[in-house]
Amino acid sequence: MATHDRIKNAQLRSKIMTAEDAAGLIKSGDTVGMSGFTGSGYPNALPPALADRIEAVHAAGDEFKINLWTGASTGPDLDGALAKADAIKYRLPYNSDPIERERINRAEMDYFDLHLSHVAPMVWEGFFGNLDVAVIEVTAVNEDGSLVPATSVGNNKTWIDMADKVILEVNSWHDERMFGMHDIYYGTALPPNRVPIPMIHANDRIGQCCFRCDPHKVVGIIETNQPDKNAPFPPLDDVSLTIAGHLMEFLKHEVAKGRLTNKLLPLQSGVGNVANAVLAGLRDTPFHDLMAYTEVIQDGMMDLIDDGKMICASSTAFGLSDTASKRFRENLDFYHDKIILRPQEISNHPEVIRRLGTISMNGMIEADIYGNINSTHVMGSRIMNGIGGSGDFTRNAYLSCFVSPSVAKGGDISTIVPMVSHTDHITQDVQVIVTEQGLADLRGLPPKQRAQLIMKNCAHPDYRPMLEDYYARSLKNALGLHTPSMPGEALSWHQRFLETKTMRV
Ligand code: 0RQ
Repeated sequence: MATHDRIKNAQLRSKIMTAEDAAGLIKSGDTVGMSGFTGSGYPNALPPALADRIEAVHAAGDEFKINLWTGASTGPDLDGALAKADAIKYRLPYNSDPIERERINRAEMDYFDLHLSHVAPMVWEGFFGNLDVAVIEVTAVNEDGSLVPATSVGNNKTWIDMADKVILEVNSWHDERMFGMHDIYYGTALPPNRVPIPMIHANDRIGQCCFRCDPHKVVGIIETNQPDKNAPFPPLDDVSLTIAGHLMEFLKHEVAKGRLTNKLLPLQSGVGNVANAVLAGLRDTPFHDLMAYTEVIQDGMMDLIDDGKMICASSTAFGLSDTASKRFRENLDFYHDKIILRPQEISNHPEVIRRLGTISMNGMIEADIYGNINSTHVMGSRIMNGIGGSGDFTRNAYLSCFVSPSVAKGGDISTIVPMVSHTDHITQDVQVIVTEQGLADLRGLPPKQRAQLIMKNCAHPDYRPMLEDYYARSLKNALGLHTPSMPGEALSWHQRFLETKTMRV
């Protein structure tokens, strides 16, 4: 169906305009809430047009910047284009674009990364101020003005509700057969009026198929036909496969102990290559009838659905390579009742995650010998991406696991260190750490036993003696022997890397 025919509301059809004209409706200083969560469902026509306009304004010597809110990361046409144009003053809640990462780390823009489930409620509270414009990609506009979501839901419901003005991008690349795959829950409220989220199983539907939208707020509609843009996953390497193998053995052990069944519990898998490999590891196991309660559906999860291993995946977005995306579109009728996309305050809701009892598996930058995790900052100061949903899941999961190679940058960095250079997840929230060296099950272990297990099972052999030496001297020199450490030396590995480009002595 042509894009034009997808706008079934006559009043709204009269608002079709070019991306350039729509970009002209945004003013310097505006706070703009855009759709997008990974490379899926983000507006791809207005942001480049806005970036061009802002570059022209800058070239004329004038100021023009916006505050940008989204669901999570987006793609090169949104974060990339606006960051290149130096168009962003303040960004929340998550970024993985390399140009923007550089600007943030050079202090050329402000970035507030926060738990993804917290974003919408904090906006409802009014904490972040007024939302001037929402720019939302959708699949279609219904006759009554309601909107059929696209391949990510993220914070779109909130942006549409809260913004003064709404601009829509109707992207005819999205398959209209997706209608009915979304579950938009409108029962949330602020305290003291909150009620329980009525979700008992990961595959429960508790909301409606479409976004409500007051047609009077819509000031422009852009017609597009552009694919989602997610980076392809590199082939699975030995390190990732070994990590996945350790985790699979552990899950089988938990089944043998009677703490899980072969259906496991709803799985959450983080972004990145290692997380994707872990999902691949599930293919060749006795586990069956699996469900996912997660925030991004990556290729590995589609494979599990194809195999018949996974019966349902609940998420807020797809993060598929082009090949997996093609497969999804070709077999959409097969996937239709197996995938549910929800607003991110629900896909990542602590109450629901705790009730369902998810198994969460996320990547990390580094862990320390006591089990604290740094997910975000290289050498304590340089932001990589952001905490994303890892905190929402880690604290509330039934089993919270972190996966990573034991070394980075060709072996010059140990990902197991005496003390993390930045803390995202505290030791009390972290139950399992896995590297290609092995797995440390930290449940119930006090700090010194944690340290011994992490050093023995997870550290790379090149760094293990150094860690053991630090730990042994801490036992002699620390002020207290509950969590023995030597503050003056604890971050010396990072300092050494900064000075010599390696953590090795
Ligand atoms: O750098 O890209 O230059 O090669 O970090 O590392 O090992 O490929 O791992 O892709 O799984 O990403 C923590 C970043 C891991 C990710 C992080 C360097 C390494 C490489 C990537 P290069 P790997 P992954 C829900 C969950 C936070 C958000 C989250 C992340 C690059 O998992 O962003 O969990 N997590 N969300 O070389 C210096 C170290 C390093 C290091 C790795 N110790 N020091 N560099 N790297 N360890 C999903 C959402 O929220 C949307």
